[in-house]
Amino acid sequence: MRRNRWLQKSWKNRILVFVSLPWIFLEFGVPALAQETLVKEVKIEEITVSRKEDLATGIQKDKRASLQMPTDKVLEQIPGLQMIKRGNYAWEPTIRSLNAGQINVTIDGMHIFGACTDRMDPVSSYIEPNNLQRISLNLSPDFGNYGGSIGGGIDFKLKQSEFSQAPTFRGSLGTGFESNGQGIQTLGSLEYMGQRISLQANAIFKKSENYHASNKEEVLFSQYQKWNAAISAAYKLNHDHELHLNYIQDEGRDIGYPALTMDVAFANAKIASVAHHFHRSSTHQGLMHWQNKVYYNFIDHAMDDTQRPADQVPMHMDMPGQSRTIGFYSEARFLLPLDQLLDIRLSAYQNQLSADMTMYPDVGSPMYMFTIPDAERRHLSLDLSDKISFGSRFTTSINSTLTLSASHLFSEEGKAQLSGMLSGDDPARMDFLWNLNLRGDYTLDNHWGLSGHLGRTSRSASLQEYYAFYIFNRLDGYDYLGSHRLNQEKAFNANLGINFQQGPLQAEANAFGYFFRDYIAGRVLSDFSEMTIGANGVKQYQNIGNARLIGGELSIGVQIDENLRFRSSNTYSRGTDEQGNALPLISPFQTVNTLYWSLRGFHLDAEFQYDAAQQHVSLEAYGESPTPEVALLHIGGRKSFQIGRPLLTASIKIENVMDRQYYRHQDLMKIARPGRNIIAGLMLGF
Ligand SMILES: [Cu+2]
Repeated sequence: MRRNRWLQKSWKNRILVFVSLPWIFLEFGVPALAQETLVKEVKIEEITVSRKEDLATGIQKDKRASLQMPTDKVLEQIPGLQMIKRGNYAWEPTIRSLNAGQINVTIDGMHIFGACTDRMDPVSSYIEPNNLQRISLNLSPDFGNYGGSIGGGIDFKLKQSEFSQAPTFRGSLGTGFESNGQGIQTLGSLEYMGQRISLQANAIFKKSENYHASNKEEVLFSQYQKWNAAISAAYKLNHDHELHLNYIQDEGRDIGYPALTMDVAFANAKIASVAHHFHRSSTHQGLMHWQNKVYYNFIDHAMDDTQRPADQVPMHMDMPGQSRTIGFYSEARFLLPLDQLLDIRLSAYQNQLSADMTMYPDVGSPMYMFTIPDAERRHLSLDLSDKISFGSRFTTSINSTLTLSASHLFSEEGKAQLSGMLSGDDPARMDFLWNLNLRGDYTLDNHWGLSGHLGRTSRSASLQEYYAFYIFNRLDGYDYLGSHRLNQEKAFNANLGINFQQGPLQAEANAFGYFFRDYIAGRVLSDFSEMTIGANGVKQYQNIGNARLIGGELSIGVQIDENLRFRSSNTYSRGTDEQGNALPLISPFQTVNTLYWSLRGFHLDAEFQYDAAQQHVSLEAYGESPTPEVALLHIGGRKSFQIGRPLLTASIKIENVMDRQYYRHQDLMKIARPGRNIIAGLMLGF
């Protein structure tokens, strides 16, 4: 009770922060098979020009949505990205169903790690579209992915400060409402651009009550509220050199997780960086670009079971967690003879992760233990990428990452707790990792293009996989133990792409395969007894041998006439372990088909989405049961009005028009998703 009163008081103070408020439209689409890399990009803000060498094809600008859209929904709409859901907040991104330690999620190249042992706080929950210029998805580990990984990564590119010859102010203000859950949000941004100085601020506040599934069935513990604010400053030292400062603070409060046994009292992030940029005109050979950044971030997370009814809480617990990361990177791009582009990056970080649990039994004194016993990772990486063009038709790139990764327990208390399990072993680890990727792109003629990619990747286990101590996994109902004896997980990755373009038609198809060795998953320890009341038993992270993940993607875009466009995105993947068990949390076949219509400043879209049933599951090995198929319809409309210089945009969207009862295969505990939901927004850009 005391905690609640404290929360309310602190909220009142903090809402005062929301004086300034932002922004407009998010432009989003799938580039046709990007020839540079397998980068799919979401652009935020109409006015932004991306520096990336993406193909400005028709498919690129397929989708616009308000910046008011939550990060999770933006991510969910990118083909190849699927989200694991534990509630209405903080969904966890997966790339082609690869997740957690297998992918890198970074903010402008900064490594940052959630502090929750139940994975309630993926990195993407601490960032808002309002903070961002764009989102980059790398489907394979390439240079855009900081420090190597198995399954590529997501990098959230922060808004870039710009300079202007004449001093310029601009800003935005917006508000939004959702009928389902009575969600409200207010957001804004302000920006000053001068010749040498640039300043930016943006902020958002949002709050939602419990949402309702179809037929107005309330989903308890699905509420949330948060604020996020960012400030940045840039100073132009001279023609070529710039200094950049950036700070983001994100604070979530009273967040419900209907798929879990606990909620969140608070989830806070503080993310700071200082960077130096050097740019030179690209017509010269030699150094084109050099960037150095140092950063620090701190995540503070506390779970809360005090709001749950007593019969759901066999024993009250406090479960806080903290994550601290300090790091730097230095990257440079060189233009070499024969149009070669050479990228080099040296990066390092240190992450400290601590989580503990205090149990309060009805009788007797509280019991305390670590769930992550003060674990630390030091990571040093060298990324190299070289792109060479042979004539105008054939481009090849080679990309490599070399990494030293050291993991250990940094406190005596942490070591003491694990010592019983270690039988004298030192749990410290040192791993040398290497990744090598080759890519080739060949243009056959004006219509057809081909691409191929082969890669060898590896990762060290995450700190959770090394050192977890009785962390409960809701999916299979087991308590998990880490193991410092884990081998590196390795994968061989192959990708084949073909793209076609003629007149109004564009199409792109990809087939991919990931072939794992020493795949890391939980295996039952039959002579251990569980700690969590009601758990099925104890599992330990182990190398379970080989596993494979295969699949494909197909995108089609058609410009039917001047005002009418159609896009279809289709994805499929299938995962199997060495024993023939289906891997968990693999999305079934999904197709998203959208018709866009614009006339006299009105933009309308209708989206038909179908998820096939997922029958390829393993109850025994991973605790999963089948998921039925679902078909959904969403419609939206938008119109902008010019009022002098300011631009006012009104938008409305109806999600799940037919009020279908449904969930997706990656929704934990098969909690029903929202029924019909009307979302209205107003944005003013000035
Ligand atoms: Cu948590």
